[in-house]
Amino acid sequence: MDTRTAHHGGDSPEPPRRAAARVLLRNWTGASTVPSRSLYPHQWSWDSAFVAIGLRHLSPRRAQRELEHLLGAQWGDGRIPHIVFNPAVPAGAYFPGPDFWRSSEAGRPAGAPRGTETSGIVQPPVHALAAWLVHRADPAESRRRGFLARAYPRLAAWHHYLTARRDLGRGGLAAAVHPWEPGLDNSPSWDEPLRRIDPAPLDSFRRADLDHSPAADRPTDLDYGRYVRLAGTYRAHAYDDSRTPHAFAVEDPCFNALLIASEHALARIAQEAGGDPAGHLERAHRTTRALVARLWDPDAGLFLCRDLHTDRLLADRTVSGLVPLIVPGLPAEVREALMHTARGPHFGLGRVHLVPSYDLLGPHFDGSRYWRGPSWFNMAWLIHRGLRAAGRYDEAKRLSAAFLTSALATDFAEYVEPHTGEGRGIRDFSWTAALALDLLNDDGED
Ligand code: 9WN
Repeated sequence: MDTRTAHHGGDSPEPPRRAAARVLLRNWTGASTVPSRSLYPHQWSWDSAFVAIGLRHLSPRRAQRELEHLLGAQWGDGRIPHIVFNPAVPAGAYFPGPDFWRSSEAGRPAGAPRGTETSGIVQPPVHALAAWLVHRADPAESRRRGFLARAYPRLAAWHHYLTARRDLGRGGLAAAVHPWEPGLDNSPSWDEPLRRIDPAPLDSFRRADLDHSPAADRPTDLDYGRYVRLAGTYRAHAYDDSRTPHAFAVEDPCFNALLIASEHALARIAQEAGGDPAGHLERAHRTTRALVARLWDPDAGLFLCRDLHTDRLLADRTVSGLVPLIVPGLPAEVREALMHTARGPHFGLGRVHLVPSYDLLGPHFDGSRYWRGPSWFNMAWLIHRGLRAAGRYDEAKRLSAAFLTSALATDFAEYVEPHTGEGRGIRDFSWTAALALDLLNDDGED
């Protein structure tokens, strides 16, 4: 099909900007954007950050509101929950829902809000980066509304939570305590650490995801049993990181690379909001050194996840290990090796569709199943940023063009099969549309 247009039932192709905007308008609830009307009918943390990055091109004001709604559900200990539940959505539409997490009651000691139900875990910290990009879209309007002045203390508290309470390995990185936290839910990297977890019995819960997406595109029942067990244990310990045994604890490169990129953004935000940027820059540099010291594997040529229970790197190559390309000030030889790995047989940059979530040659590769092979659009957007940061403008341009082709050809799919480019998961997925909009408006300024 024509790669610069999308079809939506009528005879005439729809211009790409309008097609992407239509998805975002349809998924806007009045206060925030759902990732998908069917599969994910609430507000998700890192989804909203990506959505805001796209929305800023349609309405900087709405992009601010997107982030403000999420920040409004922040806990007293600084965590930004991975889901903010919409009370108007019927119970059972998504599992695990508010009746599972019970944040306002079980999370009280950690400062969970009283009037809003949320989950108790977190997702990657893209928010300060998003807030900065949203501000830049219309600085005058942002200043008029005091957007950054209000967001800054909340974003700083969020980073403080991650660096103070989540440094479980005591090496200067933030740890994830549930496979949903790094956002790559069923990544093969989690297979080994998850083997230790006794799954919750299958008849103790009902999955809602299979009502909307083919089972072959989703995590397995066994995965779900373990997700439920881990979340239930966290809840039973009042979501207190110092008391919870955290049977799953890993350091993930993408999560920490985003923390670093956001810490750099926070330095700029501090400057704009009358704060002191120096501490943020210092923390960004310290975390960068820790990332390289703890997760870089020169033999594999990319960053790997560290299992804090064995204190060893997990051997699987995933796209998460390429995302540190976005980190400013990465040692030159590390950046070169990452580029080499991205273009090589494991990820096939330029030869397959976008960037596969998992090693094309890996023993667990499955081109349809969620984070075990399919290419995701947010990862392609991040790698695109990384290519630009590395000065690889031609490759960045080609990836951007491929992104737009795939997004439009698949009606903004959740993910695509890397060899065939066929859409997988659900359609009209918000971050696919939002990041398409961002690339369509790309002026190279950021
Ligand atoms: C659990 C919303 C989220 C994304 C994650 C993606 C998926 C949820 C699920 O959907 O996870 O958080 O129910 O499978 O893996 O990255 O934020 O789009």
